[in-house]
Amino acid sequence: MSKNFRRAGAALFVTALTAASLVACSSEQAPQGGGDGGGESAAASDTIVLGFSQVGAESGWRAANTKSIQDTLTKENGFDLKFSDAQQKQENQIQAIRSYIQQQVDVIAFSPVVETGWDAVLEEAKSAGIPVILTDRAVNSEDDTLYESFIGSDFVEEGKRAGEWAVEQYDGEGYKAVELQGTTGAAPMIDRQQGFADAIAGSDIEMIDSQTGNFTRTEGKQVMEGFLQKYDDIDLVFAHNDDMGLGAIEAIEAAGKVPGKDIKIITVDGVKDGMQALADGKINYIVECNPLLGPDLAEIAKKVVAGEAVEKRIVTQDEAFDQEAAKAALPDRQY
Ligand code: GYE
Repeated sequence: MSKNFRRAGAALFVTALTAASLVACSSEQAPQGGGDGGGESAAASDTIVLGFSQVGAESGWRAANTKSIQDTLTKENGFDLKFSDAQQKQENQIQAIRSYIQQQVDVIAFSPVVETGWDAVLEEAKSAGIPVILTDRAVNSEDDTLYESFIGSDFVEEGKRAGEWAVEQYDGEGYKAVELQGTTGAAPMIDRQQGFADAIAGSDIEMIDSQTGNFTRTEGKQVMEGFLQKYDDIDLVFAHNDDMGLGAIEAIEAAGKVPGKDIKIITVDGVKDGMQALADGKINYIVECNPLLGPDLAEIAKKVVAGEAVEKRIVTQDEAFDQEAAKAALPDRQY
């Protein structure tokens, strides 16, 4: 139900993550303590205590996302950020959220590692009167009053754009494709897989195998090694993120094949290492997923604390790059 809402609501509100939103946030700064005790307590009363539970440190995307959050939710910008890294484990996230409830923070924000299994802890936050904001990944909950807003990309659309490009370039050549999936049960894994499958249905591109590489370079490499041992006719890899695609490049090169030529590679994210490999001709296409969610999170948290209405779904805007576009974009890439 909430998932349906999420899909239907995808077009509700699109925001570009621009420097302007950063400036807008910082213009609402809490008063600065002038170094004396009195000033500090005035600042403290305006400060929003926000507990953030991050998925982990599995990818370049995640590193850029963490940096965006830590760089934006600063004391100068009116926040006291409590940050924890769940190392890709749901039980660690639940524990972190419970501890934020106990500490009576003003707002809880988190990027749910998987979609299901959040209702109980979200009910606890609701009973404690603490608003929750989802960033990056969605929950699949029946009750969408359990959170205020979900800020992040449309992952089905990302998978679809990747698949549509594959069809445009390679349909009619009988390509055999393999898929490196993200973390099992994670929103971007489920949605990118669906979007890609929908887009290639009706073409002659055939998905011959699909396994999780958990969004990491190491596991992406291992899974690709397995695929290369099992099949000698792979034409195309769809990796749910750059890091697994970069791991696949290592496996393909070790097997004596040329990535980007003998085996084409399409990934999602657009972090620097991925964009460099694209510019170098080792990846063929990247659908961007913007990790710079800090400014939007800051803005929504301030509104929620002020009792203002917020959009239930904020869709961040993504681009897509072929090899020429990557060469042009690389010099100005922020992450
Ligand atoms: O694509 C991947 C990361 O949830 C959108 O998580 C995020 C994904 C991203 O590990 O690199």
